Amino acid sequence: MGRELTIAILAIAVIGLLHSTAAQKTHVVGEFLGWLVPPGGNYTYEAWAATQHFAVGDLLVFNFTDGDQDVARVTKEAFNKCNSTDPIKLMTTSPANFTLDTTGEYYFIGTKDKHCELGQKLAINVTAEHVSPAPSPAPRSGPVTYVVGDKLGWLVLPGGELAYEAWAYGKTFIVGDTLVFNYLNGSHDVAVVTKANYDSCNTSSTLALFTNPPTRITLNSTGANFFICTFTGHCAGGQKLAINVTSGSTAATPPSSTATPPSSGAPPPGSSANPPPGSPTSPNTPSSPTPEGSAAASLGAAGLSATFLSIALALLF
Ligand SMILES: [Cu+2]
Repeated sequence: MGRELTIAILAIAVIGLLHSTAAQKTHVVGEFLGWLVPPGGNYTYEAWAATQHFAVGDLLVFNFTDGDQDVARVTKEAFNKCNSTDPIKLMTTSPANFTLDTTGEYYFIGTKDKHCELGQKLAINVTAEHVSPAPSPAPRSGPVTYVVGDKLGWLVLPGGELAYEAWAYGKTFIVGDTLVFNYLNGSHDVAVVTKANYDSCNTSSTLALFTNPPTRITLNSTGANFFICTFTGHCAGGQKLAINVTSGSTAATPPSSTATPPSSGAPPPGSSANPPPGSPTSPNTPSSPTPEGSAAASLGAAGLSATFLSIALALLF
């Protein structure tokens, strides 16, 4: 899958996700992409649907080009076979609004040419009522070790910056947890940097630099933590990770309420148990979320599902 397509699909999924956190009743299928033969095949609408919660009374809106596209509600069997000969309901005019009036599974396909076979198909499950989309972090019995990027490791991923954002989504980072960066020796490194240097991919000044894989970094302080690769072009290519670390006692609180803006003298996590002289020690007082807060903090607040994460990563690779 091409990089642009991957990014587009992930962006769609992210946007859908953000929208899903509001208690809304209208679902625009595919968001800005609309209803068409999606560039990413079947996964596109699957990923979108994973970001939504469908409840009885909600409205599905299919936006498409009249004549070029249509949408049919079909049975599960017809959905699986892309059989459009006897649809339950066929809608040929955009926007096609479809009210979800009962619980259960709904199946939609495009009936034109090979549109369904090429991925213009949507399956959803409608439940009785809306539930909180807030993620429920898995109960933990102690510190957690996270392998950054999971089996993909630490490198320049095709999804760009979104790749590691997607990886961090929904994860809870608590003081004492460990990050493991796996990478090819001599091909990458791990630098702990300030938010400013993270944002600008400035590699000239690091708080700590690790060059021997695997790099294990224990998170010693609360607040935003920023990691980049200092190899030329790698950070700009998306090899960068921002996470928000909380103290264990506030794990159940949304990240936005405990996010602390990074100070320029923030102690490098893991490099030392003691912060540099003169720098504030791990501000732990709740502060209001700042617009320039890390992506990890602001997006984490949206509440991400494990389903989304797995799909997003599957799409990326
Ligand atoms: Cu690198």
